[in-house]
Amino acid sequence: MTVYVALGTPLAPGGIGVLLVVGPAARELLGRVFRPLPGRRGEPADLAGGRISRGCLIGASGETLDEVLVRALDPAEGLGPEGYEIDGHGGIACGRGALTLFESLGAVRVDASELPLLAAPPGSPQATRAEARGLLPAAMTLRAATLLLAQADGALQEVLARASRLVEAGGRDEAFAEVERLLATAEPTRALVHGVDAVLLGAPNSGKSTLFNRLLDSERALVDPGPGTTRDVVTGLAVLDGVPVRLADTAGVSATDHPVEKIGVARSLERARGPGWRVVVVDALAGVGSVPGELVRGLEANARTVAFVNKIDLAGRDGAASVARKLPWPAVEGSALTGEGVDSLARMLAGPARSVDSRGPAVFTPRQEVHLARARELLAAGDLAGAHRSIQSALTGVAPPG
Ligand SMILES: Nc1nc2c(ncn2[C@@H]2O[C@H](COP(=O)(O)OP(=O)(O)O)[C@@H](O)[C@H]2O)c(=O)[nH]1
Ligand SMILES: [Mg+2]
Repeated sequence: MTVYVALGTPLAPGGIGVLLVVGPAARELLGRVFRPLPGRRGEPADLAGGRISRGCLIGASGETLDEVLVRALDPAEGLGPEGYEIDGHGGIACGRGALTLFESLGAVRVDASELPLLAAPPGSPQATRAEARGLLPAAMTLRAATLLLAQADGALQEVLARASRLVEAGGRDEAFAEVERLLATAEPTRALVHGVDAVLLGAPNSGKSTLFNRLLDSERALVDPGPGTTRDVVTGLAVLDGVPVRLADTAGVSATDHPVEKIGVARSLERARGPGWRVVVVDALAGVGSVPGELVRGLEANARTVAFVNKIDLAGRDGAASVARKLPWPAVEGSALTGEGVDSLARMLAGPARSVDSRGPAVFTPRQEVHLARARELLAAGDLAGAHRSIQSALTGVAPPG
């Protein structure tokens, strides 16, 4: 009889805060703390049919915690048969007050993205649709949102159901091909939904901040002809070919005695060890010798490193190409100042996520991926019954027995 409570909006300064209270005893819990304004109907039991009630949330000592609007959720919204949306004034204090109130009544706090799956009846074939709806608020680009909406609409569910029927009918090869096709979508979809990281590294004055701004299409990072302008890691979200890319601009890596610059350099090197792409910006005029040795040594073996040979407008095509040839990483030549070559770099960073069909079926959670990878394995081994269970698990969200 668990009741779940989740914040539908961030716990941050804001104009409205949404709380979702969902589960078989949600009505009873709400009845204990919600007082409709005098003269208005609005006991939770009256709220059927999309009716909205205005009233207050009352704390344990009778104090008013917030003035709110309450609406009963429609089961078609995918959060189960019993639940409420409580719209308060937002902000940190009111939001936390309301949240704590429901927790004190025994409601279990969860992340809003988990709510659809928790509220869906266990074993329901709607699980992937619920998961997609849960992830939708976190979508960073329109293409990611389109993809999740397609899954909320049943794109993945349909193919999983078909694969499941194929296995039942003994069509092992067709089912295998179907599962393979689905699994191929997992990695690019992950990049599209959760974003890609890319850190810009290089010597001072190579043009990292200019490139950062160019990729972000803004003037966020300070650009200066003198070295050492960027001392802390500056981050921003770029949308490259519909793919969210979290960019980090770093302090130039150099041998410096300045205490603040030293910290900046240390942070840059620390970032270089993080996840995602490393983009080493090289000043083509200054040549290969200007690339900090720490970077060459630290990144040589890494497959996710690309060089941007910058300032081609000054060094010329031949000059830039000759620098590129001497680098240990794949390189894109161009100019952060004029924009030449920046599109090629952007395509590289966006990677296979650029070509995901955002209206087609896509595997978009680790859970789905694990079950499908298992199904592929079992199909390859000829275990049709096992494969069927795994596909069903991907479909319904219930772990296979054993
Ligand atoms: N001509 C030319 N100048 C550039 C280019 N990219 C950056 N710069 C200049 O190089 C200087 C250093 O750039 P900045 O982005 O601050 O370098 P950072 O220290 O690596 O962040 C600035 O004067 C920029 O305008 C480029 O492609 N061509
Ligand atoms: Mg800079």
